[in-house]
This record gives sequence, C-alpha cells and structure tokens, in this order.
Amino acid sequence: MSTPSATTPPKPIFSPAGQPKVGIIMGSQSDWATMSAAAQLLADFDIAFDCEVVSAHRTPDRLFEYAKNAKDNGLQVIIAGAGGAAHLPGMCASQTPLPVFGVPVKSSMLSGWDSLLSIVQMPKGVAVGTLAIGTAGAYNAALLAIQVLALHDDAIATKLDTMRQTQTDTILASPTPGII
Ligand code: RP5
Repeated sequence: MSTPSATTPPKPIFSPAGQPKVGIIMGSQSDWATMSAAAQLLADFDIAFDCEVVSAHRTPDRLFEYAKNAKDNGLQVIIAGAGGAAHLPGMCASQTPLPVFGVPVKSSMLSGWDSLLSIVQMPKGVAVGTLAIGTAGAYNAALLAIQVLALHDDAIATKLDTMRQTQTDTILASPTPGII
C-alpha cells in the first residue's frame, strides 16, 4: 500500500452543492498544491465554488471565455493563482467587472518574487487584490471572498464571526510559548 508523501499531489476538493459563488482558477495543475487552501476554506464555509485550470498563456481563449462569462454564470468573486510570469489574475480582471483576488504561487526559480511582482503591479484602472505568496495567500484570498459574500449573506457573516472568535480564543487559551 502506498503512503502519502510530500510529493503526493493533493486530492481534488469537491464543492458544496449549489450555484457556485466563487470561481477559483489557476494557471497549471502544479498550482493546485497552493490553491487547494482556498478551495478547502470555501468548502469549510459551505460556499459553492468552481475550480478550473485556466492558463493566460497556454489557453488564452479559454481564459477570455471564462472571464467574460463569469458574472453571467453567477460568480461573485474570482480567485486567480499563478506562478512565474503570472498574468492570469490581471488578464482575468481585464475581462470581468467582478473583484479578482490574485495569489502569487511560489515558483521554483525565484521563490515567488516573480509571481508577486507580476500580479501586484497592475496598471491604474484595472484592479487585482494581491495576496501573499503561497498557501497563506490562497487561504486569505478565500477569506476575503467570504468577507465580500458576508456583506449580503447573514449566514456567512455569522460563520465568519464564529471562525474569527474561535481563532482569537485559541490563541488566548495558550499564551505561553511551548505550552499548548
Ligand atoms: C504558470 O506557470 C502556472 O501558474 C504555474 O505556476 C507555472 C508553472 O506551470 P507548470 O510548468 O508547472 O505547468 O503559468
């Protein structure tokens, strides 16, 4: 029987049922190890999402079709992750009025600096909300998406309040380093 290792690709995370509210796109299958953190948080909040590999460079027509139709397809927020010459979030934002949160994936050659700078330096007039490099960025992109949805959804807002309070309580319960 094989055992999971650090190189085992992460499994798919299936969306809760219903109309997807958040779209998660990434430039490559290799981004899933990072972007799965966004999908997992949305699943934990019982928020329906769709998740696709869409590459700005390798499948540009597919990107434009996705972004142009995203709002009509019922999405309210898009999370876009890419590494290296990470043009996916910006090009997606250029084709949709929806808020786009960009996640710089940690690249093998430049540790994600290339991804970060590619995503963050958008020209005035087309906005991408840029997150941290890596899984913390993917997680926080989903958290921001949840905060956007919570503005008009009391059930999501309540879950968000509970999550944040639990986070605070957990730290306050173990304030001494090394004693948990
Ligand atoms: C980008 O190139 C992707 O977002 C990925 O982070 C990076 C490398 O892609 P692969 O060569 O692993 O497919 O477009």
